[in-house]
Amino acid sequence: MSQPLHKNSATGPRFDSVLIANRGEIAVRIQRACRDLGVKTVAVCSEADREALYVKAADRFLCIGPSSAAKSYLNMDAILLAARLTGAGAIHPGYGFLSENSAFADAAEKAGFVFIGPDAKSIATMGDKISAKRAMIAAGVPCVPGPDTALPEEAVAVEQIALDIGYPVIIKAAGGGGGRGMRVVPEAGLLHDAIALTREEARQAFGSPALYVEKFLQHPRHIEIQVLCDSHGNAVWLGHRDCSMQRRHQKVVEEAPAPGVAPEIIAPVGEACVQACRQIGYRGVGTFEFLYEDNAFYFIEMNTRLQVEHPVTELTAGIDIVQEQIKVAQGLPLALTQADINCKGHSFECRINAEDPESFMSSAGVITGLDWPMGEGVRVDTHIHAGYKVSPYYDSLIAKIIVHAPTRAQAMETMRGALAATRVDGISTNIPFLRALFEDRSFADGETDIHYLEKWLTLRRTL
Ligand code: MV4
Repeated sequence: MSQPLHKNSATGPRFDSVLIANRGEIAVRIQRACRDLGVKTVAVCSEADREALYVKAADRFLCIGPSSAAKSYLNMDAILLAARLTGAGAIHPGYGFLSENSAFADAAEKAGFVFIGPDAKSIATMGDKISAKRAMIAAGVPCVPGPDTALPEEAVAVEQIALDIGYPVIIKAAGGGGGRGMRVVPEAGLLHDAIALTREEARQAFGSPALYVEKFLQHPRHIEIQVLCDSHGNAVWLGHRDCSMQRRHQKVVEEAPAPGVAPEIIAPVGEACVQACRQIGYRGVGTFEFLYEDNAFYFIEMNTRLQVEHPVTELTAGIDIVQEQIKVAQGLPLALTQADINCKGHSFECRINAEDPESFMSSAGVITGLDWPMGEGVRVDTHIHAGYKVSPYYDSLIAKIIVHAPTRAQAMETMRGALAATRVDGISTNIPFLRALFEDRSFADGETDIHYLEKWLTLRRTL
């Protein structure tokens, strides 16, 4: 007799309640998807988040620790205990915190919970940027020139590898990612010092000294491809997003689709991404990050979680990514094929941060007054409300304003109107800065790269 594909596959869904191991806007977002699917929710919170409305709105909630994230949202044992005590069948990690921790995914599954994400092995493969690159090359995904193996110890061998790639090169830590543990090397004379410094940082920060080297691309855009995969070997890609508008590796504005990318250039890349997913048995949602320069795509990293900027893809693809993510975790086959994916119009997302618009220092305090934009093509994802206390313990993201319109120019205009209608009193936010950015000519023309925003900020400061 063959094994059933999933436990309870004959009797129904694998779970009927989800513990949301996260906080803030994404906890609200996941709660909404669960409610729409008729799945019960369990909220966990730190002492700082006890009064949050979404905590009370959950079917059940438990306080799992003090304000410090290390003792609450990052406390695996506390979260697994909360899941057991509340009878949750599944755990949704959201983004950040434990979302890309393969040990947590493994522990959750071993404790009998469905982890809403890929299996621990996929997370571990993508967490090691060298094994990720090897998997991508094997699947035909275009990568940045450079070996898919760790840098050797021998000085002469390293020098030859860098010479073969051609300067400038970039040294990256295998355990890094998201901009951590990397160093640009403009010329051969600076290679060995850069390696020594990055290796020591990697040992300290990631517990592994493994490094790799790539060609350094000098003026790329950051374009990513969203995928959705079930546990039956079906995978689709949901178009692309441009996330070049960032400061210190923190994205500020995202849009879908990436402007000016020809369909015949992106389509084979999207196909290679879903091919890679099938090859590694990937399940759930995922994002392939690429650098895009001179009409070519170069894979850099894969994110194995739901991302902050998923809404721009939801609005263009017309698909509720969080609901789909939960359904594939239930063991359901995708109801969509690639032919069903038809992205329409243009979408922007602005991240609203509680921070000083000039210094970018985070700003905490009570929201004394609040107006959100409304109307067609405008969406606000947030957990804050008048009277809410923005705590200093966590990320400064307090809301996302997302717009959708038929064209990029119309979507920009909708965002200008949305930002003008937004008022957040009591704390400082980056709204004034976002308003100014949406008046920028080069941004409007879609002529920006990953360095644009930092240059723009420097220029603005000197004016
Ligand atoms: C690069 C690169 C140029 N060439 N790799 C930074 C974040 C991490 N995901 C990878 N990063 C980069 N890798 C090569 N071979 C430039 C960056 C980079 C960057 C990438 C995406 C978005 C913003 C960025 C800002 C600075 C550097």
